Amino acid sequence: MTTILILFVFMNLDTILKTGHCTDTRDQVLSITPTTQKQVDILKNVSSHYETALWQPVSPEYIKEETQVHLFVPGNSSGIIKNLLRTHGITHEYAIYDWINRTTHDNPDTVKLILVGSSYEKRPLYALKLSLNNRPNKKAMWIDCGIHAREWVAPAFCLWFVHHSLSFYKVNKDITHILDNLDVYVLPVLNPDGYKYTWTKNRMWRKNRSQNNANNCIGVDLNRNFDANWCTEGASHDPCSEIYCGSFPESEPESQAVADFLRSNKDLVQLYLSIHSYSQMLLFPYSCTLEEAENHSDLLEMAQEAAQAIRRYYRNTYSYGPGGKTIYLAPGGSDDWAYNLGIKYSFTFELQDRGRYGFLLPTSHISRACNEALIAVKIIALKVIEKTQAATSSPQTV
Ligand SMILES: *[C@@H]1O[C@H](CO)[C@@H](O)[C@H](O)[C@H]1NC(C)=O
Ligand SMILES: *[C@@H]1O[C@H](CO)[C@@H](O)[C@H](O)[C@H]1NC(C)=O
Ligand SMILES: *[C@@H]1O[C@H](CO)[C@@H](O)[C@H](O)[C@H]1NC(C)=O
Ligand SMILES: *[C@@H]1O[C@H](CO)[C@@H](O)[C@H](O)[C@H]1NC(C)=O
Ligand SMILES: *[C@H]1O[C@H](CO)[C@@H](O)[C@H](O)[C@H]1NC(C)=O
Ligand SMILES: [Zn+2]
Repeated sequence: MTTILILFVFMNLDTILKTGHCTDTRDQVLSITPTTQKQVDILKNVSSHYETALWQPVSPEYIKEETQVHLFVPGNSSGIIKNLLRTHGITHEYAIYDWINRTTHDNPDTVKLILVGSSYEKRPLYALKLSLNNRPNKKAMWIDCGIHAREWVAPAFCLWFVHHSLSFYKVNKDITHILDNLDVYVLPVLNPDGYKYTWTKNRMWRKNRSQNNANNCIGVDLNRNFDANWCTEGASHDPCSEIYCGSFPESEPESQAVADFLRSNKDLVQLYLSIHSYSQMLLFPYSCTLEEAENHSDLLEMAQEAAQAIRRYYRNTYSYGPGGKTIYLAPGGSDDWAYNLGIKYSFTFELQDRGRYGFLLPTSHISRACNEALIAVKIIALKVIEKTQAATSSPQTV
C-alpha cells in the first residue's frame, strides 16, 4: 500500500501534544516520504505549483523515492494540498512527532536534545546540539530564534539551518568546514508561550506571556530583559509597553535559561547569533549604548562581508552596523549581553523583509529569507573559525 507519512507539524506543536492530531487551519511542516515515482511526480507538482515552501530537498527536481521531503504548507493551502493528495489515490497516514524529538531520534550520533529551561507557562526550552564530528576541544556557536513571538520567519530559519546542516554535511564545503570545527547549539523557539499566543490569539504579540500583579498588562520584552545597560533609554519600566524590560534583569525564565546556558558554556561558545525579523539588518554590539564596542572593526568587517554576499547571491540589500546607531537604542538585548560575557562574535540578524509584509512575510518568501540568512551565518562562522584558529593555532587539526 502506498502511504505518505505526515510525520510532523511543528507550528502547532502544542495542539498536537495535547490532542494528538493536527488541525487544518494552521501552517504546517509536512514530512513526506514518497514511495513510488507517481508520488514523486505529484510532490514535485505540489511543491512547484502551490503556495508552499520546500525545505528539503533544496529544489523540486531533487525529490526522489524513499527520501524524505519537508514541505511547509500555509494553513489556507493545506486543505487543497491534502485533497490533491487524496484525489491521486494516495492514502495518508498521520504519525505525528515532535519535530525536535524526531530530529534527535533520527540522528542519535550527531544531534543531542538539551533542555535549557522552561518557559513561564512551563513549555520546555529545547536546544539541539549538532555535533557532526568528535574532534577534541571543539568550540561551539549558538543560534537562537523566536525571542519575539510575532517574528515567525525566525524559528523557520532555525529549523532550516538544522536541516541544512544535517543534509549538507560532507556535501557542501562551507557547512562541512563549519561543522568540522564548531558544534552548533540551536534553540528554535526561545519564546514558546508568546509564539503559541500569536497562533491562537494575537498575531502581533511580541513579548512573553507572564502576568504582572499590579495591572492587566502581560509580558516582558525578552530582548530587553538581559543584563546589558538594563532598562536604560530604549526600554520601558511600564509593563504595558511593548518594550517592557521586566522587573529586573533576567526576571523571565526564558532569558534566564539562555543566560545560564551561555554563562556555563562561555569558554566554549565563540559565536552568538540571535535571529529576528524584520528589516533586513545584520547588527552587532552595541545596541545598549551609542559607544563603539572594543571589537567594533572586526564585527563590522564580518557583517559587511555577509551583507555583500547576500547582495551578490540574492540581489537583496541588508544594512549592517552596531544596533544602537543602525536602528535605535535597545538596552538589555541578548547580543550585547553575550558580548559583554566574553562571546566577542555576537550578532543579531533581522531577516526579510523591509516592511512591505513585515511580520506577515508570505510563505513563498520564507525560503529566500532563510537562504539569505544562511549565507550570512556561513560567512560569519567561517570568519570566526579563521580568526580563532589563527589565534589558538592548533596544528594537528585539519
Ligand atoms: C500539476 O498541477 C497543476 C496545477 O494545479 C495541474 O493543472 C496539473 O494537472 C498537475 N499535474 C500533475 C501531473 O499532477
Ligand atoms: C493564503 O493567504 C495568503 C495571505 O493571507 C494569500 O496571499 C494567499 O493567496 C492565500 N492562499 C490561498 C490558496 O488561499
Ligand atoms: C520528546 O522527548 C522528551 C525527552 O526524551 C520526552 O519526554 C517527550 O515526551 C518527547 N515528546 C514527544 C512528543 O515525543
Ligand atoms: C577584541 O578586542 C580586544 C582589544 O582590542 C582584543 O584584545 C581582543 O583580542 C579582541 N577579540 C576578538 C575576539 O577579536
Ligand atoms: C513574562 O513576563 C512577566 C512579567 O510581566 C514575568 O514575570 C514572567 O516570568 C515572564 N514569562 C515568561 C514566559 O517569560
Ligand atoms: Zn525582534
